[in-house]
Amino acid sequence: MRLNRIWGRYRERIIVAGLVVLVIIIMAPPKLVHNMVKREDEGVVVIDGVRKKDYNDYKYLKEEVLQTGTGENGIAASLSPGLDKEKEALYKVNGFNARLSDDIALNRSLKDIRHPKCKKKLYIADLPTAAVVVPFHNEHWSTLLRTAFSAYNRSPKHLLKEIILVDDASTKDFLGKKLDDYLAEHLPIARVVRLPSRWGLIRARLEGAKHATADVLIFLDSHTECTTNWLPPLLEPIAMNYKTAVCPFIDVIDFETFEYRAQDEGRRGSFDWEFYYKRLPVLPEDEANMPEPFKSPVMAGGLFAISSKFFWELGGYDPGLDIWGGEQYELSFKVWQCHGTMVDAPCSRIGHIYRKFAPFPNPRKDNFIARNYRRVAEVWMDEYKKFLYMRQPGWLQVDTGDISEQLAVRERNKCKPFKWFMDNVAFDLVKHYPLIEPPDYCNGTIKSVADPRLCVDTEMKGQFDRLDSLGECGPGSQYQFQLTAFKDIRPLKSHNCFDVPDLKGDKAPVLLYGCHKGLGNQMWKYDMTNQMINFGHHATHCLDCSISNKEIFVSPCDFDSKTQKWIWSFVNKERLSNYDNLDPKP
Ligand SMILES: *[C@@H]1O[C@H](CO)[C@@H](O)[C@H](O)[C@H]1NC(C)=O
Ligand SMILES: *[C@@H]1O[C@H](CO)[C@@H](O)[C@H](O)[C@H]1NC(C)=O
Ligand SMILES: [Mn+2]
Repeated sequence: MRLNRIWGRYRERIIVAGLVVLVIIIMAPPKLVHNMVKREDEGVVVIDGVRKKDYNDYKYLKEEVLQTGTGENGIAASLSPGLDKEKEALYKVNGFNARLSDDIALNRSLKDIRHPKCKKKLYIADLPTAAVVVPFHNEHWSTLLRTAFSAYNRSPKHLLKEIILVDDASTKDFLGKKLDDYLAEHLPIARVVRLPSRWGLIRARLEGAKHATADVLIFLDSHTECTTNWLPPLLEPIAMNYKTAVCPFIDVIDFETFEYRAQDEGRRGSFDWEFYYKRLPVLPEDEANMPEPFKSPVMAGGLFAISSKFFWELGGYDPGLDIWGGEQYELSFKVWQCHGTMVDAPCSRIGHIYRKFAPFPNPRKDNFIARNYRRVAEVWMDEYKKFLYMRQPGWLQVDTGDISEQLAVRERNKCKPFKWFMDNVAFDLVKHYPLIEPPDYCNGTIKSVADPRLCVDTEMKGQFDRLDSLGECGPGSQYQFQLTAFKDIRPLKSHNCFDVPDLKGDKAPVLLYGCHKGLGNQMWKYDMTNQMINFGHHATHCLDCSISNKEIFVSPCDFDSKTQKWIWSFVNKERLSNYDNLDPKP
């Protein structure tokens, strides 16, 4: 036949040509095959030489959207007024609306608020296995179980090896045998490890980690909800480098309505020099790269993943840290200084109930938090610890206890100095939280010119509180304020600032709200010449008052109005005259 004849005549040439083509394909420079996607079986594809796959459980996603009921899809819910009594009783012991939680399905659906690119993202096909560790002390039944069910239901089953609930000496009856029996019947992947007495959050996590047999430890708080495909994004960076700790985005589950909503779309974790947890903006290159994981100096603390191998190389947590406090700094400093990396993974989102109030009494008689902070500072922070002690000299009176084990961890792992961490990881921290507080523009009392017997008065009210009163001037701390170098006004040494959320109307209320150093609606200036306190970037509005009912508010600036004129007891004239040239600038 014809083909046979062609083959007969050109056989050698065909074979040679075939070989040449084969050699070209094999020898092709990597660039040519760079984006070549090769299909394998079971939905695995090879991208850039790495086997990746789609971990979405489409069957579950389909079922879940059909669910109806209270709080489904993460929508805000409420209780009928008839349940007020039950509601109050459970609120008191939990600090959130636990009665409402009981009306919401343990496997309720949640809206998908991830970055759109997360939905179709592929992850490494061979991920390590995970153990979920959840310490709890007197957690409410349905919130504890929803934590476990949401983690299990939304995980690829072959990756989640175990769920370990660590009972830190709970006293609620149902957290005993009833919980064991329930889990054995409905969620056998979960088991409870019980501590003999109150060990605190940190040692409870350590104990849970000791019981875990999976490759990766994932610590969760006991009132959380894991959302769609939360697990692979936490595991992948660890699969690529085992010395990586990975944090999810932490969303908000409303303490009253159980609504599920975003906290924000990502910040880098940080701290100030009194060890308050703070956040720094993401870097422009991180923003451009979203939703890929980005580096973060400090974890928020409650929710993160770390390989068991790296965790134990670092000595776990310092077991000398009592109850809670400072542990997120300890582990974060250790990860970075001891040759690891910490990232936030935007495609993994987990909701957390931030309580309305803490319902538990202090479990210790001494200042365990100060001792924890000192242990962290003494072991890891080198010469930088003095910036903490400068602000909290009392901490120096607290005995650290034995820290030789921790110093040995640092030595054994040849960990880097704290200065390396500050220069390379938290390089923008001091811009936002200076080592030494720059001088105030003004401070002391703020006296009204309209009636010099009256001063701005606050009794250090908490967040959201309105700053609404003038009082008879006096020496008390409620009359002491500062116009700080960050251009905010706050009660002396407070972390709450004068905040005007809404300028509408001619008497806008002034609130005391957590200082955010973002300028915006917390920016103030003192006009020495006119004795006026200007609000905002454009200084169109001024601090004003009513002498008759002793109210304070903000209204459009009026140079002739006496009620808008104020006298600070101390004015740093030199700094103030340079105000517009000094950072931070709007
Ligand atoms: C949620 O739980 C209910 C009751 O156990 C069950 O009928 C339903 O199928 C579950 N939903 C999903 C999506 O698994
Ligand atoms: C007021 O500010 C000045 C610096 O401008 C500072 O030296 C002084 O200590 C401050 N006073 C108080 C009570 O903080
Ligand atoms: Mn919590």
